[in-house]
Amino acid sequence: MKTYFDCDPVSYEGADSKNPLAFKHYNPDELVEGKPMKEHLRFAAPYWHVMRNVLGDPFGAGTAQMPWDDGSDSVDNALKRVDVFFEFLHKMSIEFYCWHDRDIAPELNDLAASSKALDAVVAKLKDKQAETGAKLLWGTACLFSHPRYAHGAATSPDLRVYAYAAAQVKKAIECTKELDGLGYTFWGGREGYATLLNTNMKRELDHLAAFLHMAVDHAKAIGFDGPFYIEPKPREPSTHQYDSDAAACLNFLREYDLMEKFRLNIETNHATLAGHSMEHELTVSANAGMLGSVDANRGDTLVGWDTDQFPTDIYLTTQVMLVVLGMGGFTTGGLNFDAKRRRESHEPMDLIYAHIGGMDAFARGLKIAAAIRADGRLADFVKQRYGSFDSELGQKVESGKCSFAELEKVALSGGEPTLASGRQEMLENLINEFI
Ligand code: XLS
Ligand code: NI
Ligand code: NI
Repeated sequence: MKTYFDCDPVSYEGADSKNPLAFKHYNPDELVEGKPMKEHLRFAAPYWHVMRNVLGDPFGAGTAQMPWDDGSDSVDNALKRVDVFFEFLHKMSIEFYCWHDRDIAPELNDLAASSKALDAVVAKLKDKQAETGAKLLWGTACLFSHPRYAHGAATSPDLRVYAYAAAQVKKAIECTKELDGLGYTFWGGREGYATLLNTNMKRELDHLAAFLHMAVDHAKAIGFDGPFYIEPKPREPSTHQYDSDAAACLNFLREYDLMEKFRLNIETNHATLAGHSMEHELTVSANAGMLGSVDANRGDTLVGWDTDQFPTDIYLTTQVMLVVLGMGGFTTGGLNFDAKRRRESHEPMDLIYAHIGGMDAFARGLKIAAAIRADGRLADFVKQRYGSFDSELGQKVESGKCSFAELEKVALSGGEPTLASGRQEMLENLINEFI
């Protein structure tokens, strides 16, 4: 079979290697905290960026060279892409992947025809998975590209659009199940609004919750056990998105009694668009026992946009891995590179370089995070900082058995508290010891 990535499978050569086509840090079977790196990191590649992103921007056409693609919406063309994608996964030693229904198969004239095309591609994906051992991390339905979803999908004011979206999600969950997918994602692309002048926010949120409950019921009916993920993002394309950040999503899931089936899929660039750091969003999710998976990318501090760049910042990957290790690792989730090359990096080989960079940056982040944990000084500092709550009185507060009157007595007799330093700069220096 013709190959499209002009290299051998990328392998680990160690930190001294100067080979741009080798991993310097990602050594899949190396043990970290007693577990192979590949099991900690669970890298996934997104079909949409790897196979379908032509690298256009609002000012110009796509630049990506895709010599395997004839540019048509035919099923044949879609099937051909599958081979190329699995060649890519193999050369990168990436074990998981993710898709939208409309990335893998074309949207045709009517729903039945689109679903039939999807079945044909899913059959081929199934064969390829069996042949290579690659696994589907999650599937999702694209409910934002087609013009019918201009007003939203599960929050559209038009019931016919809502029904169309439901049919699409029903089918996408079934395809995910057919491929033994580990999870299923809802990113609310156009689930939000541009102006309240024409929007009944309460009704839209009620409709969204009803939609998600129907998804839960359908998953149960067909025996799809994996979690559903909600992927928070504050804006773009909608001005106001209902799933704006982890806290908003958790509130929504609690309010509508959806906590059991759902987890969150946290994306770096979405966190920063929301005015948060990635570690904030991860920590909010993990604290609620709701961190499911990660869309691993980064934004650009100079561009206020979802630039979906490859994660190369070791500080960032360290912080991500500190939270992931802290919660005991992923179960069904993983690190999905929801990232694209810059428009100038238009050759197929740039996909290889881009993913090598992301994987090595996370391998370093993992090793550094493990070293910080083994060292223990950071955790000790934080523990001590709250040490006063380990006292008898503190334990009364934490177990809900204290009263204002009792605390008032302490305040009256104790005088003005002397405060300890937060030592932020010292701790920043400590982190840099390991980077
Ligand atoms: C877009 C989202 C999208 C989801 C899947 O910003 O990140 O790619 O991950 O629909
Ligand atoms: Ni995104
Ligand atoms: Ni994403």
